[in-house]
Amino acid sequence: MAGTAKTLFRVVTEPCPQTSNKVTVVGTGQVGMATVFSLLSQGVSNDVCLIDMMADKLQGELMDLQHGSLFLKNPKITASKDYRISAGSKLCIVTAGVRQQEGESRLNLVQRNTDVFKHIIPSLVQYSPNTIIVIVSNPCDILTYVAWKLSGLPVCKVLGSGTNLDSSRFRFLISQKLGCSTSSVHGWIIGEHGDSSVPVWSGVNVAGVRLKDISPKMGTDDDPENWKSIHKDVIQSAYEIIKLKGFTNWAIGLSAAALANTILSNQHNVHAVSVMVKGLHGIDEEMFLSLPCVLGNSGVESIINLRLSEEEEIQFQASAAAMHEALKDVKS
Ligand code: 6V0
Repeated sequence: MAGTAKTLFRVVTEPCPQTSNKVTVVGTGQVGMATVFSLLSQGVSNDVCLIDMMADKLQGELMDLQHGSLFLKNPKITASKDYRISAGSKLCIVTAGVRQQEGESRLNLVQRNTDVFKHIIPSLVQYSPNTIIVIVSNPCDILTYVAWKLSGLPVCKVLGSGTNLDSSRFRFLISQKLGCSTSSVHGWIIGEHGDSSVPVWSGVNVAGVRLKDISPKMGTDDDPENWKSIHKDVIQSAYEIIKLKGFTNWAIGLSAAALANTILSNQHNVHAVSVMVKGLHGIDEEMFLSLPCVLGNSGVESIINLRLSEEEEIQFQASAAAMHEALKDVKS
């Protein structure tokens, strides 16, 4: 303690160095920083640790955030290339790796980001053996599987942000067409966070009124209102935004922070996240795909047993087949 502080304070007890909601974010690019900003500005965590390979960028981001402390909730913010700084994290969010270029699919990133994970995941678990890991990097479902294998953690502790974002896009676009708020529209996108994702039209509802009961052709090719185009727009969203601004960040940052909030505050909210789906909906192989799950302090607490229509079941299995094909090429 500096001389002035010694005179100013009469110490009663030493301050506790640990917090109970430490979050480490690996990768301080566009997505990582949007996640960090959402975590801090919403007060989801007051102990946030940043890790990246670029020392100057880390230091710049650290200083910039620290200078906003007055407007936040006096958070502890740390940053380093060294994983020791992440010790004691309750949650680690991984956003590191390469992102899609214009027109590039998420699956194309697989081997490059798998190689990046071989260093990141074991290092996180070394310093936080009881952590929960949320994977945001793409291709999200494959990398969640890779992270689970590399981590040695129980399957409930490794999840992907998956279609939490796609479901938000889906609800927003439906809400615009209906003219009510996004939070009042309930609907889910499941399966791959990517081109083979599945819209669960059979469950879309407002105040418990199923839209399928009003428009039975909803989501089909011969629907006069063409609701199906909303799912196409969900899939196209990332490509469109990347074409316009080069990357996507705000919505995924908010989505990751929402997952963190549910997990750290043990809220048991249901989110569509990427989880092990072997044994569900006719899938025999180990793989991760999104389904609505109850999340809390233990990670993934339960997976909702969805009542899918025959068509949705077939589409989910097609998403699984695409995943199975992509996983064959991964050298982990
Ligand atoms: P970016 O802005 O290029 O940032 C990536 C960051 O990762 C950079 O700061 C790198 O220095 C860092 N990095 C790379 N390798 C390592 C390593 N070995 N250790 C530590 N840090 C490393 O990319 P951006 O932030 O835009 O995207 C990051 C990832 O998120 C990409 O894989 C995207 O495809 C993915 N996204 C996932 C989304 C989702 O919904 N799941 C949404 C948007 C992007």
